[in-house]
Amino acid sequence: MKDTLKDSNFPRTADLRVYHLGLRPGEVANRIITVGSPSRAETIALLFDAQPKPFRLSSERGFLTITGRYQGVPVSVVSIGMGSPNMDFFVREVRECISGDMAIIRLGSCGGLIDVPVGSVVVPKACVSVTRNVDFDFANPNACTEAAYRISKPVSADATLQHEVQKALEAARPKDAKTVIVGDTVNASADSFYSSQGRQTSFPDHNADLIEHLLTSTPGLATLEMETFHLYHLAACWGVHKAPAKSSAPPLATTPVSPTVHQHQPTVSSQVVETEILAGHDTTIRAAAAQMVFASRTSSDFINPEQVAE
Ligand code: R1P
Repeated sequence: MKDTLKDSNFPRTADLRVYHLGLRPGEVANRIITVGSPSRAETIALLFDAQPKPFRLSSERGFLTITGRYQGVPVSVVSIGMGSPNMDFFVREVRECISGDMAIIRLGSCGGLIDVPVGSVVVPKACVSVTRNVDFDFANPNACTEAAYRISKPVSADATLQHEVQKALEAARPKDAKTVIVGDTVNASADSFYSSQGRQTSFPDHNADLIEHLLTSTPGLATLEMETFHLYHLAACWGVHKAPAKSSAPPLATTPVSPTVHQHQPTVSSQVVETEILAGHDTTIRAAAAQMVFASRTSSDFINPEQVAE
């Protein structure tokens, strides 16, 4: 971003571009699919309507936003990279570019702790977070009484959106597929791909029993990945939020959000998505996720690129 930023509390340019995603109001839709990699975003964007031509912005910090329409309805796909900090940049900065309700679905990959084939898709109803306790004495564990990892309480997905995601996936699944769609599970989001997911590396991570401990302490636990907890957490924290009665920003981009995407929206031309002032109205953030099992932690299988594409 070359333009001068103002306000050290929430840095933005004079034309309201946010610092890390580079977006401004009008460039991101209320309905968002978030993914980890740009190639996945590009694949999803192939499903967008050809007209109006989708908007595309790749930020200096590696976030890619593609905004278009799916069957006439404005949708954005945003690639955010990996980990909770990137999910935090994404949710907070996009929230400042949109007025009105938001619906966010993470389409990600995960490790599977249940006995399903790789390529199966899990729709978590709730998430816990697993964090490395940096106060644990990893070099001298016998001298330490603290646990090496902390497991949080669960936070829930938006039940309606989660149900819609699962229904849509079941409808789209080929009848002869070996893979399955699994709902009503719990996911654990870890702060490392390695230590806090129980993988053994050359570091002294003291995590040999972690997966066993996770499975016994978290009923319904089925998957491990790195972002979904923070998405659910921020959406739950937002609750039903009253926007300021008088907005200091110009009219922002918004379309009404309902979990049903097949609804017609009016056509627009000047901005990527239409504008409407909703200052003073209550807003919600609905969040859900669908995660494909790339690594089976029970069979040690790892998915290949052809299976992912299929
Ligand atoms: C690790 O390989 C990454 O893959 C998973 C994890 O959460 C982590 O981000 O998700 P994505 O495939 O969505 O990036």
